[in-house]
Amino acid sequence: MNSLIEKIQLLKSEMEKEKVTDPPALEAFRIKYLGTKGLLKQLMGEMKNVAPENKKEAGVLLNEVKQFTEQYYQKAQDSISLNSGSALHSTLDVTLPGDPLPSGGRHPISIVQNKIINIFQRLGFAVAEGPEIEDDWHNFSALNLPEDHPARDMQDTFFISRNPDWMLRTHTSSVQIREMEKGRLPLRIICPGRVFRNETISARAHCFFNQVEGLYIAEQVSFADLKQTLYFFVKEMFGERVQIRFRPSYFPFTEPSAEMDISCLICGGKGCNVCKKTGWVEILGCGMVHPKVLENCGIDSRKYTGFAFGMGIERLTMLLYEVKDLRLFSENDLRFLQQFSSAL
Ligand code: 2NL
Repeated sequence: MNSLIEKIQLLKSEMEKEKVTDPPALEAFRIKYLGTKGLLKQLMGEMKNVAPENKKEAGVLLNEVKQFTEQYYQKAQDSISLNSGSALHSTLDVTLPGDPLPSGGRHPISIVQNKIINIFQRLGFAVAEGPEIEDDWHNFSALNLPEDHPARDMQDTFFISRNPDWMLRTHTSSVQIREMEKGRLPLRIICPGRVFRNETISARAHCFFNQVEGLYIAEQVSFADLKQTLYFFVKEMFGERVQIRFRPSYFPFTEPSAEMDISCLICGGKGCNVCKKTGWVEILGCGMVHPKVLENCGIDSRKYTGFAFGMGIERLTMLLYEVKDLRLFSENDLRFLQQFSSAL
């Protein structure tokens, strides 16, 4: 039987003949010689059988060959990575920071909508939602819109061809009608949501846009409550220095009705393109809920009164951020969307 010393020398010469030129061969080499069940481990196990007088020599030699094998393995590994040119072995620097994943942000319409909701919630308004496909009653008739009102025209409203009684809602008033019909009074709600109008798309008009409507029904609600509520809203939304004014107006569902302007945010009232040199910009319509609308929803109009208002979110957002074209809101161009950020 060969002595351990001879076996070690044999292993060394055999190992030096190995051709390790690719990653699989390298791994096979490691398993064969350096692995936990490899040849070097086996020879180490045989150390206990060596005669005492040969132990030292065998031990030193085995250690040398082990180190030699490890160096041999290391050199083979280095030359494989150099020659292969593959990204995995040569050019990959695992200490480099990774490619950043761009994080998304809120859509400007959502930012402004959330801001509006937040302000009215602090006044005790609850958020109410409803369907985007409505019937004639909730979108038109209950709101006291006469049969010949232009909004009812095919030109202005998207009807559902399957059923002439169905349409895409043209305002979120329909949600408020549904809430009034539930009969839980007093009622204090805001209704944000998408609405649809059959308009030719341009920089100033789109066939869908977003609205927030508000409604407060209780005993003895007055126009003064309406004005003070909207005054608080404007100061929270645009800052203490903004001024407001009301102009008389007309809506079939409110009486009296008004439109509210704020002093121009861009020029501060001096006159610019945004306010068309008037110093004022219209931001919403409002009024006292028409008694007929209350009665249509089963509410006693001698006992209850209420106010309502409605505003377009795109319009407000364009004013706040000086966006010049309405179409930007629905194109989802990242260069546009990345310019907005908010905590809300
Ligand atoms: C505008 C004007 C307005 C309302 C909406 C309303 C809702 C019910 C009853 C009475 Cl259920 N009124 N909403 C009232 C006045 C004006 O919106 O220019 N919106 C963009």
